[in-house]
Amino acid sequence: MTNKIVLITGATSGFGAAAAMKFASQHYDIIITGRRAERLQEISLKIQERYNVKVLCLNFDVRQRKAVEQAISSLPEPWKAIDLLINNAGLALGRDNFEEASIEDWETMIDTNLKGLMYVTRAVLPLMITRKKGHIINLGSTAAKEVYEKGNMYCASKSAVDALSKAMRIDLLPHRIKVTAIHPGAADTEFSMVRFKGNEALAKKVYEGYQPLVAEDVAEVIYYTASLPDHVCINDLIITSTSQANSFYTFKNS
Ligand code: NDP
Ligand code: 8X3
Repeated sequence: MTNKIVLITGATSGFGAAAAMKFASQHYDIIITGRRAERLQEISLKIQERYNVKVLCLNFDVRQRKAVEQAISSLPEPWKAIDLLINNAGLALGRDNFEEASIEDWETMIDTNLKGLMYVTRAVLPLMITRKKGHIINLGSTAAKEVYEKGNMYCASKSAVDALSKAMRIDLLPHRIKVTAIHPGAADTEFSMVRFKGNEALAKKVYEGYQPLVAEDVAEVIYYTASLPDHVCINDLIITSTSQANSFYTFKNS
């Protein structure tokens, strides 16, 4: 395989799906992962209709450590030369006061956003270390930078992604592996439908009265951070729509 290889977790929708299209358009071969197998097949077909690159679908839940290890260790040999890992799979569940929020939701967020990222990264890292190069991009959030009301465990899980990204950057220096944390603000994807458990009215409200980011905006920025020379690493990057300053301030029409 002569193209670079990117592995994207959570590529069945939102940032992950948009990043898969963007990297394919830039001649990367793509490993797309997620739990929804049919979506993976649809995206794979779409990529191959448009771009002359190879696509491999890996269907696993990032919370299942054994499944993650199995999926990565059974990659066909040419696919093991992963240049770029995008740890994107993640979710928020609920917006409730600390004393009322569902502990099951909290556990799911920690298991996905933090432990899932940890399992995937540890499974992929030996492949990068052997090659003495690689780039890991972790999706944090503005929620990692400012904790907001009723954001409790989502904010905590993304703060942990922020801290882990810093820690990885230090420990992986000798291996010449770049670590970039990207922290988007509000973006109109399936994120809010998931957070509000299918309540369309609540999900839509998040994006009312202003132009939020869309998945392609974030994919563009992810690609930019991956397109720089080997000796250049963007460590930490916050991206919001022009209407948003941070977790607290969004300028809305009336
Ligand atoms: P989407 O809901 O559109 O996409 C989330 C992706 O994560 C899906 O592909 C989903 O795939 C995957 N995923 C979720 N849980 C698991 C799991 N247990 N195992 C494997 N894959 C999983 O949301 P976004 O694209 O918006 O979110 C992507 C990342 O960006 C998340 O980490 C999110 O926290 C973060 N983010 C989002 C922002 C936003 O406003 N949208 C802003 C800042 C950060 P499947 O369901 O098929 O498994
Ligand atoms: C998603 C953005 O504001 O819902 O990470 O936390 S926010």
